[in-house]
Amino acid sequence: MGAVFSVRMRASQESMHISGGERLAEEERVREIAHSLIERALTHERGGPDSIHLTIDKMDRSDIQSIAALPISTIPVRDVHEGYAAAQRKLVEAGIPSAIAAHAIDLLKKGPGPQGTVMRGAVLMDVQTGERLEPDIARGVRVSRFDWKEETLRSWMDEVSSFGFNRSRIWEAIALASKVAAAPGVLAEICWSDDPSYVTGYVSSPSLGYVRIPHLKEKGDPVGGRIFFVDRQQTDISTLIHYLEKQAVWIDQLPENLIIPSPQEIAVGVIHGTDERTGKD
Ligand code: PML
Repeated sequence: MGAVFSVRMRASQESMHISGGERLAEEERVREIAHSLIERALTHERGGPDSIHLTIDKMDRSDIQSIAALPISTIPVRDVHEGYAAAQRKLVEAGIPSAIAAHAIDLLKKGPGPQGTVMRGAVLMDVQTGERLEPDIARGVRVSRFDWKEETLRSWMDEVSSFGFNRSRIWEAIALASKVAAAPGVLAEICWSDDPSYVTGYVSSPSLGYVRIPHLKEKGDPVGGRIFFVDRQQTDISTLIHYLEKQAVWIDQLPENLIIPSPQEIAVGVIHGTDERTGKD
């Protein structure tokens, strides 16, 4: 068996975050994955980068943790107002106090970085006080060193393709959300993209799974990001940051019910969209 490598890309323009990517690659796939991440950096809708960092590190296979993917559901909202209300409701269901959930949604709407900018990493928010816990609030905490096991992703794709979920943006987001949901002391996550044309976001947690919300911003809005809600009684911040940034994780199991249809979803049919990263449906 060959080595496993972590392959990470981040692209920026005048120090502003443009795009990023995180993969774990068996040795024979490192070139192909590095190539696809560079391609992503050079063709991103947020603009051409003036700096691309590609980092490739050999991992110790025995240190890689195994986890299961979160199951997916969709709340079929019609606009951003319904989208924010659904996100708020789901966060409260995941145990986040209502005022803290509202504060987090407002922060993502404004742009969580200094002066309303977007961040390379995520916000860590204290679930009791709403205080930000990441050491550098311009950078945030970047979730790193995670990926699907190739054969697990293949089975997942087979099962979800008829729902239109077999798109890189979705499986990458599910991999990240699954690693975050398995983190010590993280109760839930909310995310929507900073890509101006991609308006679907999600709320996730171990109990909710990965809940897609098709409108969490208006088309053309370049602001987005991720917030992880942290219970400081369950973890210390340095242990959590170490897990998120440094602990390698494979998604090598599927949940029993991969797709959880909501009653509304059954009534209206599943919402399809275009993957803005590949331009394909
Ligand atoms: C991103 O790509 O920046 C986050 C997108 C999250 C939503 C993906 C989806 O489920 O459509």
